Amino acid sequence: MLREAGPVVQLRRWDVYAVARYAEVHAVLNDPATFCSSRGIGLSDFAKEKPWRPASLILEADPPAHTRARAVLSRVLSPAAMKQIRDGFAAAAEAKADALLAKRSFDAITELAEAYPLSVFPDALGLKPEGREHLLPYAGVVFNAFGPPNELRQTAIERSAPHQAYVQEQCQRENLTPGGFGARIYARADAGEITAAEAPLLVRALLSAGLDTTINGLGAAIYCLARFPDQWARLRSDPSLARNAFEEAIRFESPVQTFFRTATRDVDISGHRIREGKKVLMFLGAANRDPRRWELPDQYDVTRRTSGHVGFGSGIHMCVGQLVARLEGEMMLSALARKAASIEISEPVKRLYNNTLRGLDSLPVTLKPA
Ligand code: OVV
Repeated sequence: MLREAGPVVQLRRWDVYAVARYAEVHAVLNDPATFCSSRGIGLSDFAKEKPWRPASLILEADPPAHTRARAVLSRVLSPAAMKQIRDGFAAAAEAKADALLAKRSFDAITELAEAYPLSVFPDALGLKPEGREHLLPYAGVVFNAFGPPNELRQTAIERSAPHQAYVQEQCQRENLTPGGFGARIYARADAGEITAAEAPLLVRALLSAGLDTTINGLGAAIYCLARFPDQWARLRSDPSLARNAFEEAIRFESPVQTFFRTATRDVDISGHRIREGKKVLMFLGAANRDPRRWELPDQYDVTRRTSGHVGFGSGIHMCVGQLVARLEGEMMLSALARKAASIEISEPVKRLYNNTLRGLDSLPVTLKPA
C-alpha cells in the first residue's frame, strides 16, 4: 500500500517519510552524503536523542570513519576468509541435514534456521562456549531498537542489561579464540588500521548482525521451499541452484524489512521536498517486490536473476557479512536438496514479531528422505 501510495509517503504518526519503490529506495541507499547513517538508522535521531547503546562504528557511521571500519570488516569477511571456513560450514550442514532427516518432524526455525548458524558462526567468530544463550536475545533487542518507541522496543531495551553485559565482555580481546573473525579484527588494530578502542565495537557489530539475519534468511528459504514444491523440485534436480535459491528467498521475504536514513540537507526525492533532519524510512521488502523493477515479483523463482535486490542493502553500507550469509545458505540448502525428497509444513506457522526483522517464530515441517 505504501509503495502504490506514491514515490514518497509521509508517515505523520512519527513525522517521517517513507520510500517503498525500488527506484527511490535504491537512490536513497546510494546517496549516503545526503541520507546519512551517523544520526542512526532507526527512528531515533542521534542528534536529538542519546542512542540506547554506543553507536555502531560501521552501521551508524558515515565516511571517513565508516570507510576505515568497513575496510577492516571487508577484509575479515573476505572471499579468502570464506575459503578457510567453507569445509567446516559444509560438514556442519551435512550433519545437520542427516540429524533432521532422522527426526523427520521438527521445528525448522529452532532446529534448523537457528541451530545451523549457532553451530558454525559463534565458533567462526571465536566465542567461548559459555553464555551463548545471550546471543539471540541480544540480536532481538538490536533489531527491535531500530523501531518506534512501542512496547516491543521498550520491553526489549528494559530487559537488555544481562545480554549487553555478556556481549561487551565477549568483545574483549582475551575472550576471543585465535584464528576467529574477532581475533582477526584485533590483528587489524595491531596493524594500525583501527584503534584499540575501536576493535571491540567491530566485534560487537558481528555479534549484533551476524546471527539473527542469517537465521531469518535461512528460515525464509525453508518457508519458501516448503510452500512452493515446484521450486523445491527444481532445486532438487540441480542442487547447484542452492546459492541462488537462498538469494531469491532474501529478495522474496526480505528478512531485514526496513532501515532509516537522516537527510543532511533539504533535498527533493521524485519532486517531493524533504527538509534537513527528517528521517527517511526505506522499505526494502517492498522495493524487492516492486513490479516496476521485477517480473512476477510475488513469485519465488530459484532461477531468477536476483542481482540488484536490496535485501542486503546497496552502496557503501551493503551487508559486509553477505559472503558469510550466502555460505551458510548455500551449504544448508545444498545438503537438504541432496538428502531430502520433500519438505511439508505439518502445522500452522507462527510469525515472529520484531520491529525490523520479518520471519517466523515456528515452522513445523516434515522431511522425507531421498
Ligand atoms: C547490519 C547491522 C545490524 C545490527 C547491528 C549492526 C549492524 C552493528 O553494526 O552493530
